[in-house]
Amino acid sequence: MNGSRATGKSLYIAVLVKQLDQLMAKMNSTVEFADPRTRENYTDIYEKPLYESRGLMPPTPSAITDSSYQREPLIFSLGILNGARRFLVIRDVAGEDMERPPADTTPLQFLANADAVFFMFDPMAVPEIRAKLQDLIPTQRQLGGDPHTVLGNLMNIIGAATPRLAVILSKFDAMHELRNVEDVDWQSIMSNSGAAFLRDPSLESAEYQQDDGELLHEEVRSLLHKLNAGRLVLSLENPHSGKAIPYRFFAVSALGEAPRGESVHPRGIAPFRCLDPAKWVLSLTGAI
Ligand SMILES: Nc1nc2c(ncn2[C@@H]2O[C@H](COP(=O)(O)OP(=O)(O)OP(=O)(O)O)[C@@H](O)[C@H]2O)c(=O)[nH]1
Ligand SMILES: [Mg+2]
Repeated sequence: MNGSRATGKSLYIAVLVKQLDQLMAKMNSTVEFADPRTRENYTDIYEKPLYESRGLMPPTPSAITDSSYQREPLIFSLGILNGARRFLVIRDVAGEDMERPPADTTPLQFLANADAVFFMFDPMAVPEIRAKLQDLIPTQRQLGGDPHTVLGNLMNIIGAATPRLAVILSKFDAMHELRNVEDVDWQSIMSNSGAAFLRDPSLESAEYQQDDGELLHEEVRSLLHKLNAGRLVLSLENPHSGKAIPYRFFAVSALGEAPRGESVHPRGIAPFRCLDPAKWVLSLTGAI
């Protein structure tokens, strides 16, 4: 995982694991904890706050503090898929560490070896969007720093490595709300019933749908430009390091609806397109 503070990384992990279980059921398999530590960490830190207490999670502590739980990877066994035993290893990071990387980046070096890095972009961190939504959804308490800086820090950490990069527009439920604001542009964009970003086919089939993925990629690229994140898009298209990184744009909402204070919406959790980035990597690594 990667991204600024409060972009929705940890909540996404909590929800992704549940969604993966549904995906695996389609493939006649299940998701199991591969070791006791994963069971303990996933249950205590991710699952219970969200699915039992129906609340949110505290910010992930910096990897250089004693309380950091993300130094140990979450390892899930997916069973035998396409003839081989498969494991999915997920590593959370603290947005704090990506905004201001520690002098010794050893705890973050795993990023260079990842099959894919999921880079979260929070639309609620864009002042224009926050202003437009202020009367429609409760304001979010914490806001992260500049995503462009974090992307630069990520590139420094991975050095010469070229892991795939999923650039994910998170909290997409907030983007969906833009169809109700008094702004002709946003209203028409977000009510375009043909748009891939308004439907979620991620659990319709076990395969990654390439056509749907490409369409969504182009749509999210345009949305990022409209969200004043054009520089972020350009720095991926034309990397200053000179090495091209394979990237794809995604849109997800872990919660499906903005939280109310410190609790999830009373209607519950309704994930949107959370599986897409995972299906993309799993298909490229031959697991699905
Ligand atoms: N509307 C909406 N808000 C969300 C969603 N996911 C997360 N949030 C909000 O974003 C806040 C931060 O989410 P986290 O998952 O803890 O963020 P993080 O990226 O892990 O943050 P750090 O651990 O500090 O790096 C939550 O407390 C929610 O208020 C979502 O799907 N929809
Ligand atoms: Mg976190």
